[in-house]
Amino acid sequence: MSSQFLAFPDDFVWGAATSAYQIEGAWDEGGKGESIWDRFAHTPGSILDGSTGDVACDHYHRWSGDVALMKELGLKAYRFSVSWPRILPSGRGKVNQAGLDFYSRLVDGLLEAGIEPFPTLYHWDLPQSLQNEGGWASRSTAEAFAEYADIVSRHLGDRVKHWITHNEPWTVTVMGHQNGSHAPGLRDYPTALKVSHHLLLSHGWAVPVLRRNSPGAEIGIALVLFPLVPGPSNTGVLPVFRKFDGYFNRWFLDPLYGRRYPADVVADHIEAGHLPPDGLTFVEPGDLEAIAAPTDFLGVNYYCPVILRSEVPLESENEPLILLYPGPEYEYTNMGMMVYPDGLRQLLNRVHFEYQPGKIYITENGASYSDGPDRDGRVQDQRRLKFLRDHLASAHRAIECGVPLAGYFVWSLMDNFEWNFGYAQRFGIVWVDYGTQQRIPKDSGLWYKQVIAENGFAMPG
Ligand code: IFM
Repeated sequence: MSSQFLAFPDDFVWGAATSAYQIEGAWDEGGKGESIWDRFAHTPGSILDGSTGDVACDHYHRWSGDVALMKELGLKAYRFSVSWPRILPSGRGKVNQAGLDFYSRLVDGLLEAGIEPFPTLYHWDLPQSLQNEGGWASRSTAEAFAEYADIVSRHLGDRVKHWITHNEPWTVTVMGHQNGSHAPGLRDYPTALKVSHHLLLSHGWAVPVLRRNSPGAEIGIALVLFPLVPGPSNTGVLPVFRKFDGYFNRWFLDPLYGRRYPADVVADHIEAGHLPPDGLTFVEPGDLEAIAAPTDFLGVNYYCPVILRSEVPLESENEPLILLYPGPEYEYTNMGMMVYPDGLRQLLNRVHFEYQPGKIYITENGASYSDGPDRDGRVQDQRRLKFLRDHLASAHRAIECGVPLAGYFVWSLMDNFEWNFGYAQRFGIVWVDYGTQQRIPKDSGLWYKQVIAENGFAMPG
């Protein structure tokens, strides 16, 4: 069988990603305040396996060993998130120096190991005290975010050269405020729309702050995006396509790239009663200009497509994920996500040609499979290895089409707390034994190490 070697650009950034609540633990240590995820996970019935992120991977205490592990894997970059309530226990005002010191040590440790830090400022753990004042539904939370961005970047801005403001505003909007499966567990469509605007506004307000405090650094936002694919019977699918593309993708991409909120989606929301007849009443003069602040890169998180079937009624936007077509010809991960590597190429091409971000990083891509250690302690996660290989091959095709793809971050460095699923879903390229906190690189992690070392890989022909 012949094989083709897929070589990546010389300066391609090979990384792995995590987030604070999912790995740090130490939920009430070192002066940290309570977050909405602490509150949510401590509320019985919220998390499928009844677990919490109280300890998670204990990364707060084990960060130095984890950096050594990253170095061993040859990672060039590490994407982590900063826990807002570790820095500002009440969301604004009094700063917790111990929190800043933790991230400062982590950044220094990474740089010493030759690993570029890519911090994300908001990966969902809002200080609970801000939620008590209305959370993201309140404009003052966007102001507090700009203050938080200022404090973090004043302390780390001399060493951090890549900043990500938010992770997946879609997920915060929909899972946190529309269907309630994530913290803060709200189920209110009009609130969710307001939340989406304040998230984007806070991003826009943070961009100049980061530029001021971290001269020369690259700044971006990470969006989860979904390619839409017609299902087997694709007649009449166009209006469905327009609607769901608006709901998942354009609602966030359009305002970020200066096109304002898509008028067709606004009209849909007015018709459905999610917005008043006069539309986006929460958008104030200057907001859209702030949101469209030029950035240096777009972070793309890609997991799965949405398969459209014309027979799904248009009113079903509350359950868009039921649109995943359960065809036997497709593979699914343990979390029920359809495996569709070509979707990554489609998405990257589309974003590049339609929005033209200066650079794109794949800030997350990965799969949940539960394979654990065998008798010899080896984790043979062949399905994840194949998943990563096929998605990287798809990303490579996008580069060949001219997409300015600058890097790839696998989700995730290690198994961790998968939000409402608890520890039942494992996304890591490193196995974590939650009882002993032992880490074992899985076969996919060892394969990734080789890919990084060779700056590419051979695709079986
Ligand atoms: O674990 C999450 C991550 O926090 C955000 N993006 C999707 C991942 C897998 O569900």
